[in-house]
Amino acid sequence: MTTEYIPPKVWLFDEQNGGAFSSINRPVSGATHQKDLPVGVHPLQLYSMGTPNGQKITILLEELLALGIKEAEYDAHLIHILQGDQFSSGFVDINPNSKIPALIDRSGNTPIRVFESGAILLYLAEKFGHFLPASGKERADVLSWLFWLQGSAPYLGGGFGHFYAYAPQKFEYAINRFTMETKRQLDVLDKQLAKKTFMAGSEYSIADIAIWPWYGNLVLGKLYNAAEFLDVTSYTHVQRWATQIKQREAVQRGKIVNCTWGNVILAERHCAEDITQVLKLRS
Ligand SMILES: N[C@@H](CCC(=O)N[C@@H](CS)C(=O)NCC(=O)O)C(=O)O
Repeated sequence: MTTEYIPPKVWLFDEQNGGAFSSINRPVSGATHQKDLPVGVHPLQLYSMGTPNGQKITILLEELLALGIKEAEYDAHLIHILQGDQFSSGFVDINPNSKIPALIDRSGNTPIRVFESGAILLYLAEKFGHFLPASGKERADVLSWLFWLQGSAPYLGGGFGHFYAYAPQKFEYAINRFTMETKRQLDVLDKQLAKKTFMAGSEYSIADIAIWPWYGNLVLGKLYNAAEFLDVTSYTHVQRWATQIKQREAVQRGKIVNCTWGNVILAERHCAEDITQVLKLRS
């Protein structure tokens, strides 16, 4: 008897398909329920969760605040994606794609909404004039690595991470395919970081801030419990870079925001003290 899957003529949605995210995945977009988003007191309102895509934005905001930029003050509201908050009418209004993170900039006369983490990093870096060179080769290098991350991380998260950690069964073909791609990507990063201190050269930038939450966390053993399987210690240059970035205070602060699991929990951030208190309790 064969267990091979034979696709039907027309695919039909099966709500009980198993896997960690089966209860939230649907083949259609749009809101499932009416609910407005909360609004805090700061110019920037972030709606997010402490996954790698969420960490990118809170790390950048904490880096900007560390530079003394008060206009980067933000409220970080929790959008609990396992409880379906990304499908509320309020969230869908600011991100029709129902994925965290999403940002509303309320500093001007008309609120500006930004979705897609890469677009938010670019928006904030341009708005405040930091972590992105103004022009030329340096800017092109940062943008190239930023877009590299946006195109590559779905193979790590949706491909490798999904089949290695979350799928209802271990499918050898899928795990092999995405492990090979993940290791190829790590090798790309390792070769670049053998030549450069940071992803795009000698300056820390939004390229590092985008890549670290995925590939930095991965080689530091913080993602999918896959460090041994992927032999992450062999990527020595990625290890050096990941450790160096992890030591930045803004990274320590930003990476815990909107985090509802693990040993540091900070569901929402509305002032600097929220983070300071949690870090104090941990130390
Ligand atoms: N390309 C998007 C991806 C965002 C994304 O995949 N977010 C995940 C969490 S890391 C999410 O919100 N998932 C909820 C869902 O799929 O329903 C970005 O970079 O912002």
